[in-house]
Amino acid sequence: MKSFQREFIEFAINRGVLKFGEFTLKSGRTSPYFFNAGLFNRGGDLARLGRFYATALTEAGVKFDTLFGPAYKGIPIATTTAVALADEHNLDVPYCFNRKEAKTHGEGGNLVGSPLAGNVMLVDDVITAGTAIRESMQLIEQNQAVLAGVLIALDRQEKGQGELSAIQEVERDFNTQVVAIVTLADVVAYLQEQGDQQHHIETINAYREQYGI
Ligand code: OMP
Repeated sequence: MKSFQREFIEFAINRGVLKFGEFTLKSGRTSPYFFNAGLFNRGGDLARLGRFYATALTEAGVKFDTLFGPAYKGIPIATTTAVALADEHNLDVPYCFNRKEAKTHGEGGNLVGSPLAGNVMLVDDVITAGTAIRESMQLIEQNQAVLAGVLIALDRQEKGQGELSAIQEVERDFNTQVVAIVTLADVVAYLQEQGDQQHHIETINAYREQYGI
C-alpha cells in the first residue's frame, strides 16, 4: 500500500465515510462495511478528496483528454479532481458533466462544461452493480467519444452477477481500465496494521469468502 492510500483510508474513516458495522447494500447483500462518499461534505474535504483522485490518476498513468463526472455524485468529484490536477500536477484538463433532465431552452442539451470528446476518464465514487457506468457509456458513445478509463475511490472487489466483479465486467465489456484510490484489500491491510481491529478483519474476511472475487 502506498502512503497516499493509507492516508486516504484514514481520511475516510475520520470523516465517517468508511464505516464498519452491518449495512444493507443496493444489491441486498449485508456488508460489514460501507463507503458513503456523500459524507465528504465540507469544502476542506472536497479539496483533499480531489488531491487523492488526482494522485491515483497520475500514478496509474492512463492517458485521457477529458474528465467526465456523471450526475449527481460524480459532478463534485470530477470538478475537484480537475482543480487538483491543475493545482498539484500542472495538468489543465477539460471537464464536463451531465444533467439528469435534458434542458430544452437556453443552451439546451444535457451536457455542461467542455465537450464530451476524445478519450474520456469517467470519475465516480463507488461501482457496485455498474448501472451508473452503463448509462454514462451511452452518453459517451452518442458523442463519438471513447472511454479511456474509470476512476473511483473504492474497489469493493466483490462479485457482480457472475464470478467477475462489477468492475471486472466493466473492464471486459468496455475494454477499459478501472483505477481505484484504494481496494478492499488495502482497507484490510490497513486494519491489520492498526493491530486492534481483529473483529472487523474477521467479518470482512467472512464477507469476502461469500462475495469476494
Ligand atoms: P452502481 O451504480 O449500481 O454501481 O451502484 C453504486 C451505488 O452503490 C452507490 O451509489 C451507493 O448507493 C451504493 N454503495 C455505496 O455508495 N457504497 C458502498 O460501500 C456500497 C454501496 C452499495 O449499495 O453497494
